[in-house]
Amino acid sequence: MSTSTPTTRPKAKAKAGKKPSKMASKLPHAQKVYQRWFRDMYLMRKFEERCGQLYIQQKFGGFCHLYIGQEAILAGISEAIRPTDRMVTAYRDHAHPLVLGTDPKFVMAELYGRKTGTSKGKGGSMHMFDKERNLFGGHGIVGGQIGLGAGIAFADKYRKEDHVTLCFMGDGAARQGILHETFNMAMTWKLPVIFIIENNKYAMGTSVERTSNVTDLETLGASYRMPSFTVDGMSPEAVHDAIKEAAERGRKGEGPTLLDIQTYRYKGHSMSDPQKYRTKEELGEFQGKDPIEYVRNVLITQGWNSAEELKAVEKEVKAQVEESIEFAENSPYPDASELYEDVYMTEDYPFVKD
Ligand SMILES: Cc1ncc(C[n+]2csc(CCOP(=O)(O)OP(=O)(O)O)c2C)c(N)n1
Ligand SMILES: [Mg+2]
Repeated sequence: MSTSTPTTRPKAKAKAGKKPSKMASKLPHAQKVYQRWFRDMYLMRKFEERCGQLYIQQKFGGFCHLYIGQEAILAGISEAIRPTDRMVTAYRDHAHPLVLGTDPKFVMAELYGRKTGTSKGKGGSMHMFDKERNLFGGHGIVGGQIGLGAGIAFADKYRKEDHVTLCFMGDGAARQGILHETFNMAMTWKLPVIFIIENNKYAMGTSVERTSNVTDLETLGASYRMPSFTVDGMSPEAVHDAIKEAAERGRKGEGPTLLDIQTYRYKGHSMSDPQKYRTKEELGEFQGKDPIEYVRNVLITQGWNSAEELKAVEKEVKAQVEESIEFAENSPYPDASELYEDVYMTEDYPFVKD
């Protein structure tokens, strides 16, 4: 049942001696797609690099789990779904709103615990939400969002709306019992949900190999006959294809898909991680497949952008990130009187229907 999405990358090289042109491209996506991927991944990377620095400078507190290294997953997803589709994820969640188009200043303000943040400053790093863009969080309980993902998909099916829910989890979360109950119900009811394991090989300091006799996470779908695939998470193209297919399956009423997306986090689990559980060589192996550098190379070798043009994009993105910091630092903290608001249902609570 399970087949794997090809992990090889399309050749990005222009023919020697020939001036590269759009027509000569054999790449699976158009110029504007690669350009979007470059900008989006660079934004995720720079935003997070600055988060790491600001955290060390104690500009904000709480937890801080960086997504650096995993960017090709969200880039690949961005062009494969509709704006009305839903996302729910765990605590490594700063990049998800960025790729959905949430202004980075609101994400930064949330990290700073300011009133202008995505969760009014009351959620922090692990609780990014964006109602307008259908981002349902940002959750700190490992695996808790697996059931929520199926629940969101159930609501859509019940209302006969053709949205698909992308339910992200880590390789560690995939070992939680809730996964099995959820998979069973999601397959029985053919819910339009894509279960995405962002398999970065470690749950804090515990490797996939240490958590089970079965290390091939794709097989977790087998008992439920859920279509399940392993995907190269360093390749935005491979992710795009896998998500597109899974979303079509969901929209056609054929139910859920499990994707074990192979990725790597370049930084520690959170900001306090001595990383003794892995080698520099292993890290180097994945950094050598860096998706930002891959897409940069595509754009340049296709003649779609010069190195200077891409530097200009980087400059724009860096300025945007700096603006987000300025915005966060100049925003007020929530008032103490707001402490008990937004805990239970409020009058304008958007998710309750008669
Ligand atoms: C129910 C529960 N158990 C334990 C924890 C502590 N904890 C926080 S993150 C984490 C590791 C999860 O790893 P993984 O799912 O692979 O996600 P990653 O951090 O790699 O993105 C653990 C055990 C928690 N937050 N919730
Ligand atoms: Mg993990």
